[in-house]
Amino acid sequence: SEANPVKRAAKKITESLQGDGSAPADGIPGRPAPEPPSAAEPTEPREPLPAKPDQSGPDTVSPTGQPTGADQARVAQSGSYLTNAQGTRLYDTDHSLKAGPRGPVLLQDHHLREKVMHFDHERIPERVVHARGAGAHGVFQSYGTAASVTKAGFLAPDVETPVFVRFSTVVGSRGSADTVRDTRGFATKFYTSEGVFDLVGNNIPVFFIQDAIKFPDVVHAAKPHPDREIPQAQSAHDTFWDFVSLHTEATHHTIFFMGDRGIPRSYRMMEGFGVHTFRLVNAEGGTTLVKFHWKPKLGVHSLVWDEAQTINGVDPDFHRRDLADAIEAGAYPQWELGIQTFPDTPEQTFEGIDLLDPTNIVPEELAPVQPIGLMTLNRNPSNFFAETEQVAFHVGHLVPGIDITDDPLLAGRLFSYLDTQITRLGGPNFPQLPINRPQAPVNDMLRDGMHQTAVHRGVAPYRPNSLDGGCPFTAGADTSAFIEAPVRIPEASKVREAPESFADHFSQPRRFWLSMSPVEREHIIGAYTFELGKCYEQAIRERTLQVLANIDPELCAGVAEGLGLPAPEPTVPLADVAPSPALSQIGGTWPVDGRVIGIVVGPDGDLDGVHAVREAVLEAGMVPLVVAPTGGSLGSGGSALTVQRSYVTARSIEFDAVLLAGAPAVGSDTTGARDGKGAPLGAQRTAADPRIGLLLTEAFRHGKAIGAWAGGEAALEAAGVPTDAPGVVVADSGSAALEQLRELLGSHRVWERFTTGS
Ligand code: HDD
Repeated sequence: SEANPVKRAAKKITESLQGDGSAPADGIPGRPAPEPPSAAEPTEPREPLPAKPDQSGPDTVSPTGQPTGADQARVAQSGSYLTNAQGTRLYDTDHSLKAGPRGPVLLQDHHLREKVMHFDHERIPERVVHARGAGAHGVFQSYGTAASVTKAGFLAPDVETPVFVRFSTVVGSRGSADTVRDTRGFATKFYTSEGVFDLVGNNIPVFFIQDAIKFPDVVHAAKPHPDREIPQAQSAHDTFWDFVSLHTEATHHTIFFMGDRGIPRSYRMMEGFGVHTFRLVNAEGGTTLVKFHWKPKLGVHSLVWDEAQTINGVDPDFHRRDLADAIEAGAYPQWELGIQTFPDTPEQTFEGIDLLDPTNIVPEELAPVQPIGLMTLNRNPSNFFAETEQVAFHVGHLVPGIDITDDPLLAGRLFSYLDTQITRLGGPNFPQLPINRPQAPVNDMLRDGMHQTAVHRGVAPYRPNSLDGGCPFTAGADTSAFIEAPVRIPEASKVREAPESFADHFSQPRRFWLSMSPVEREHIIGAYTFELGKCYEQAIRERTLQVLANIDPELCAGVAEGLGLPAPEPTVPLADVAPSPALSQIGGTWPVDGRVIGIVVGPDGDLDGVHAVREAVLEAGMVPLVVAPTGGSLGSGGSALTVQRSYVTARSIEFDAVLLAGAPAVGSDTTGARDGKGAPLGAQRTAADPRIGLLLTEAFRHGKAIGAWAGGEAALEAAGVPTDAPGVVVADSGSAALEQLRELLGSHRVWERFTTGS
C-alpha cells in the first residue's frame, strides 16, 4: 500500500469514486443509486423556464402562499436536480472535498468555492436613508376625476394600474425595529402603460429642509453618533437636536413627528404625502399646481409611546408583520389618492403660502383634497430581496401629464435617487431588475454597463442613423413625457440664497400645535420631554426650548417643566393662524378591519362563549387571538379551541382590545424573582396570573377597550383595573361584550382615559 499519506488519501478517494466502474441508472458511478424519491417530490427534471423576453413587465412573484400546478416551477428550490450556477448537476452540497474524511479541504473544490463566493456577496449596501422597509403589490384604480387637469393615461377614467409600494422608517439600519419614533416613507411605483411613475413620499406632509444641499447635514445629525454608532434608529440624541434647534426651518417637520404621526399604529393607517408641489399638464397644455395625498380607508392612527417602546423589544417586526398578515388574511389595505389643486400663477403661492417651500402645508380647509383614485394592496412579495430590497424609486420617474416645479428640495432629489442606485444596485442597469421593469415597451439606446442583462440587437444605437432604418423614432409631444411647461423665469443673477418667503419657520408649526386635541398636545409635550431628556448638552435643551417658545408658550412651558428648566419668552411675535382640524387624528370613527382582539381564557373559562366570539370577530373582519395559560388547545373533540398565545408569549401590545372569557388561571410569579428571605415568589399563588395582570394594566394604560364576561371581571379587579372606567365593559355574554368593544374600537382608543381627556 501507498506510504505517502496524501497519495494514500487520494487513492482512497479515487477508489471510492470509481467503485466497480458500472454506472447506475442515476447518480455518480461507484455510488449507490439515490433512494427513489417520495411521491411528494418531483421525479422528473423539468424543462427550464422559458427565457424572459427582454424587459417585459415585472414577473417576480408567485401568488401569496404555496404556488401549485404550473406555478410550482417558479419555486426556485423545486427542480429535481441541484446544479451549480452553470447548470451542472451536483451530487453533494454538504461536504467539502477533502483528502480523506478527516483530511484537509482541497482547493480544487469548485463547488465549495462557488457556493461560498456567492454567499460572501449576498448583501448589497443598505439604503443610506429608509433602509428598513416593507413592501406590497397592488392595483390603482383611477376615478378619472383628474382627467381635466392631467393627460396622464393612468389617471383617465376606469384605468387600472399595477403598483408596488414600499413603506419605511428613515433613520434606522435595515435590521432596526419598526416602531421607533421617526418619519415613515411611503413610496409608490405605478407601472403605467406610458412608463413608470414613482410617487416617493412620506407620512408627514412637510420636510426638514428647504434645499436639498442640506440633506447630508440633516441625515448626519439624525444618524447614530459617528464615534460609537449609537443610538440606533432614534432622534433622541444630541446631534439631532443640535441641528434642528439651530436650523429652525426643521421646526415644522420636527413637531409633526414629535406628534403621534411619528409612531403609527400600522402602515395601513398612515396618510402619505408627495410633499412637494407638482405641476400637472392636461391635453390642451394647461397647467395646474398640485399636492398629492394618500388617505387611508382605515383612518390615521398611532401607537402610544410606552406601547411603541415595548413593541420594539417584543416584536421588532411589528409593522412589517401587520402589513403582511393583513394582506395574507385578505384584509387588503386601501388608500384614496387625492390632490389639492392651485392655479399655476407666476408667484406659485396660494393664500399667501409659498408652494415651492416644502416646509409648508396648505390646510385642507383652504384647498380640499379631491379624490382621484383608489389603491388596494393585495399581494405580498414572494422574495424580500428581489422586490422590497431591489426596488429603486426616483422622483424623476414621471409620465406625460405630470411635471415638476422649482422646489429646490425636489431639484436635488432629482439627482440623488438616480445616483444612489449606482452604489446600492451596482451600476446603471437597475431598471432591468424585474421589480423595476416598466410595463410599457422599452426602446432605449442605453447600452452595456455593469449587470447588463439585455441582449440588444442591431448596429445603430444612435440617432440619427440609417443602418437600423432610422429607428427608433421620437414620439409626438402629445404622448411624450418631459415636455417642459413654458414657465417664465424672471430675469435673475446666480445666487446662493433662499427667498424671503422661506424665512418664516414658526407660523406653520404653530398652526399644527393649535390644530391638535388636548390629548395629542400632551403626547407632543411628552415626546419633546423624552427626546430632550436623552440629550446630554444643556445648551441644546435650552436652545430647543427657545424654538418651542416661538411656537407656543403652553408647549414650551410643558416641556420646560418636564426638563426642570425655566421656559423662555418668545423672540418672535406669535403668528395669528387658524387651526386646521384635518391635522388632528382624533374625533372620528373608522372601520375596524384587521384589528386584533386578544381573547384571554382560563382553564374554567366559557369555551362555548369563546367559540361564538371568535366567529363574530372574524365576521367583523377582525383578527381573534386566543390566549390561554399554556399552548396547545382548550377543550376536546370537535369543540377544541387552538391556543394562539400562551401566557408566556402574549403581551398587550399585540392587541387593539382585550376580552376576558371567565376568570383567568390563578397564577404565580414567573419572573424568577425571590422574596426578602430568598424564597421564589413563584411559589406564592396570586389571585390572577401576574402576566395577565400586566397585560390588563398595560392595555388599560394604553387606552385600549377591555371587555369581560363569565367572571372575567375578577381578573380586572385583581389587576386594579376599575370595572366602571371608560372603555371597560362587563357584559352577560361574549357577543354582548364584543359588540361594545367594536363600537369603542371605531374611535381607535378610549381617549377619555388619558389624563387631559379630550
Ligand atoms: Fe429621500 C430614499 C422620501 C428628500 C435622497 N426618500 C427615500 C425613500 C423615501 C424618501 C420614501 C425610500 C424609497 C424606497 O423605499 O426605496 N425623501 C423623501 C421625501 C423627501 C426626501 C418625501 C422630501 C420631500 N431624499 C430627500 C432629499 C434627498 C433624498 C432632499 C437628497 C438630496 N432618499 C434619498 C436617497 C434615497 C432616498 C439617498 C435612499 C435610497 C434611495 O434613495 O433609493 O437617494
